[in-house]
Amino acid sequence: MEERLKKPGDHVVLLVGGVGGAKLALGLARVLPPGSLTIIVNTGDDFNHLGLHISPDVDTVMYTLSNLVNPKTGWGLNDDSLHAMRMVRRYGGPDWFSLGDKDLGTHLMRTQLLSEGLTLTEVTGKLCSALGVEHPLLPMSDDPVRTVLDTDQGTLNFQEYFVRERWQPVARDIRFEGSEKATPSEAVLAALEQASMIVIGPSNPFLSIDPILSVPGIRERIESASVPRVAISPIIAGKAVKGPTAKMMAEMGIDVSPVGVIDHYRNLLDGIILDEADGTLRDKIESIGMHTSAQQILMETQNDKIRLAVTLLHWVEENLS
Ligand code: FO1
Repeated sequence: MEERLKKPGDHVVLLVGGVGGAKLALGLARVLPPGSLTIIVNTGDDFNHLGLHISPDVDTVMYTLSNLVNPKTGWGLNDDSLHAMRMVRRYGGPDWFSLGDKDLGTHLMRTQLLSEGLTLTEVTGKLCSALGVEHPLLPMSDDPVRTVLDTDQGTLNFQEYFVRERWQPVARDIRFEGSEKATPSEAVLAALEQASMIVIGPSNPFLSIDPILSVPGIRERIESASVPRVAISPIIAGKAVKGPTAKMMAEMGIDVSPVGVIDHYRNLLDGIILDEADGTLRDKIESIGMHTSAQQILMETQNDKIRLAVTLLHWVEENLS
């Protein structure tokens, strides 16, 4: 495996959202050399807040790969403080979305560089290289695509639903505004073209992966790819590790299990790694022609992340290549 992955053509492309996907990204980044891993990140969560361009999932992956992430939340910077937000609150401003003092530096730089005419991909490259992130981290598009939810409490932008309302409203419809006009960046297209394996991370299928797939050309390229395409289940024993995935699946009448996840990713997958706790589903999933592996997929420690990454690479090499 190690040798094979050092061949120039070998190239893992990982699609992720925020916290859960970032953990797998870290595991893969620790075992794959630069040049062998590209991470495509959801930007449907991006928004303008207090005049700043915030790219939460890009930052979560960037901070995770640079070992700067706050380990308690999985997002934001470690050892950050909230002095600026306290002033915002004092002025009666919107403090429901918490921007740490150090984290503000990232948003200031991103906003400034974008205003100078750099693309989000170029800005992300600059920030990542300053933080020592060696593997390319690509926003899904340089064009604005914004996740909007119609809920039982009205229409909400993603962060209003997710953070302000703590994902309690019932989602009736999810849209990715701007996606029809968006294009994938050249870098995203090149990564998919050169991929030797495409991995969908254990991220929320509806809120993190679907926005990526909504960018014209990305879904089509994955559907027609002739390389192994695999996912890590975001559901373990009927529950999401974090966030609203299980709640949303139940609300949509989807089976809250890896079977429901596979069904959602129809035509996009050749295999799935599910948790040992869902091992009894393997026969059912394999009967529809899908490869499976049952593993401990909960990633709590650094070792868990590396172990899952190595297991994934070996499993694909041995069973799907
Ligand atoms: N998540 C929260 O639950 N509350 C916050 O106040 C919050 C602030 C925040 C600031 C910067 C950033 O990069 C991420 C932040 N997140 C916060 C996480 C973020 O909203 C979500 O994790 C993602 O958008 C979903 O993947």
